[in-house]
Amino acid sequence: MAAFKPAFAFVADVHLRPRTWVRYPEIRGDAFRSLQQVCSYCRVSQLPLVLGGDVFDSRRPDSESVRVFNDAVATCRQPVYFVQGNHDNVSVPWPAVTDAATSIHSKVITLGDIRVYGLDWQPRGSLATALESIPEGIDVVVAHQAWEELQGIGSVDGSVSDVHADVLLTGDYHKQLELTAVRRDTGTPIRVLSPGSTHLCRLGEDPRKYLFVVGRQGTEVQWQKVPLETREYSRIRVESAEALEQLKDAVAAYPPYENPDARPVIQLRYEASLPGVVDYVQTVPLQAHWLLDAYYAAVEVEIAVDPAMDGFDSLCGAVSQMPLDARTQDIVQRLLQTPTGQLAETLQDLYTTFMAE
Ligand SMILES: [Mn+2]
Repeated sequence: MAAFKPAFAFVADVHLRPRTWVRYPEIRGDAFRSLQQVCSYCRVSQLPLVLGGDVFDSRRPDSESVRVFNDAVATCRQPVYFVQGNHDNVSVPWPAVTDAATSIHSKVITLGDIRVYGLDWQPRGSLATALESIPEGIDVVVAHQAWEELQGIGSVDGSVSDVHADVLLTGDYHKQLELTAVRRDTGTPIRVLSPGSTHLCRLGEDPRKYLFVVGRQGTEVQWQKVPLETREYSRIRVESAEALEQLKDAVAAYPPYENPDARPVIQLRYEASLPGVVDYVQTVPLQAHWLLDAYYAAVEVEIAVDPAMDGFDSLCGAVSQMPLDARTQDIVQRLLQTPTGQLAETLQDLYTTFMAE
């Protein structure tokens, strides 16, 4: 087999901000540490870095994040390129504000012998036109969109099949994923790499994070996965009062984590009606960061339909006539349209969205 020739490092969704969790302000620096690792890797391996959007968490990032970005990129001593994501998309991009990094939006660059074309995040209505303007002969497109082939359901921006290249490297989907689709223009395969985010950004994300080295193997563009060291993470499920007591015993026997920067995250998934969990976590002796993650084991929904209402032919139709605010209406409709066996998943989804907002 031909040897793998690295051309550049790639990550996406760095989401630079001092604190990831609004509810847990004591968890600090996770986004920074991941970017710093990526930049040291690039320095040691002498590889340019390509960032696939959402470098900053916000269109108006805080000064500390901008400072950390500039310092980290300077340690690379390698060129750094980027596209913007939906979170950090502005007309004068932040990563380039001090010339620390170079935008590759609508540009072709050659790294190794790989021709790379960049595309900033596009609103759904503009994506098709932007994809049509990808020049001929591009090996790799770097973008940041919600793609139909990756997400399957929910609101998506477009289809991977419309990308005119052999490989698509995409941010946005915080999950690490690789798949192959078929190009609509040529009928040939297009391979997609979603590197995932570089640190745990949401409950439910896979805590294992990576950077990717993209290069050439023979004639093919290939990549290799390099694990990032992220905050230690574990998930504990507490379903009963007995399980809570066992957890307390286990924790009492464990030495405390002193260094706040190194404290692990423990996601405590518990039945929402179980008493004492929140109180316990507030007084727990173990100096870990506890993320509370309630779930609902059983749900009963009662909806009263006024027989005087007319003009509906289904329960959803009836509910749509009820004077509910838009948000409640949306939640009730989603629950009504969920098959009985999948209610727990929909609830978890609603909860995750609620927490993220
Ligand atoms: Mn993102």
